Amino acid sequence: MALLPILTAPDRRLKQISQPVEEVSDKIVKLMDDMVETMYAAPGIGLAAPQVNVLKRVIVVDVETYDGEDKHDLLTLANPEIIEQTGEIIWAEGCLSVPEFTEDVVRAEHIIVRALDRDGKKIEIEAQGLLAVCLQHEIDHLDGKLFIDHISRLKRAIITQKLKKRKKSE
Ligand code: GNR
Ligand code: NI
Repeated sequence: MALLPILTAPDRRLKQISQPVEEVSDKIVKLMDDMVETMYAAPGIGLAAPQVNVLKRVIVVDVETYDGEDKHDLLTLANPEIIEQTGEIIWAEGCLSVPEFTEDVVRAEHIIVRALDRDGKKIEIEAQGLLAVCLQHEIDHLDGKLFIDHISRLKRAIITQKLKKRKKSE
């Protein structure tokens, strides 16, 4: 396993559309495992392949269940697609590629996602609340979108400006 460097905005590589995975090969499984390690180390509740500079439709998510047990709920998915969405939920989102900013984003409250799992098996996941938010956030990354693309143009401009300044001073 390996920790992968995470790209931060503004970066044109975060705006590209990622390509579908043809099959969940050993190489893709290794990518998934490295992404899981990178997500937990960050720490984050999700990570999409383009954030680690791989333009493939692969995401990992673990929003951690709240039942007191340290029961992790890890999803490792290739080619995730939203096949149903209903309702509306507002969540203050953050992103490892937009460090230290959070803004309210409106998304579907309840979704069904179709994907391939780590074994290459077709699965469907029903999600609501934070899991639904996180899955939509990760699938957005695969289409070159960040949460700041869902907020007002003014707020996005302010955040982008601050991110640029921060990059320059690094
Ligand atoms: O760690 C993360 N937290 C988070 C909080 C609210 C909504 C979405 C997220 S995803 C983010 C990790 C990340 O950037 N994934 O792409
Ligand atoms: Ni993100």
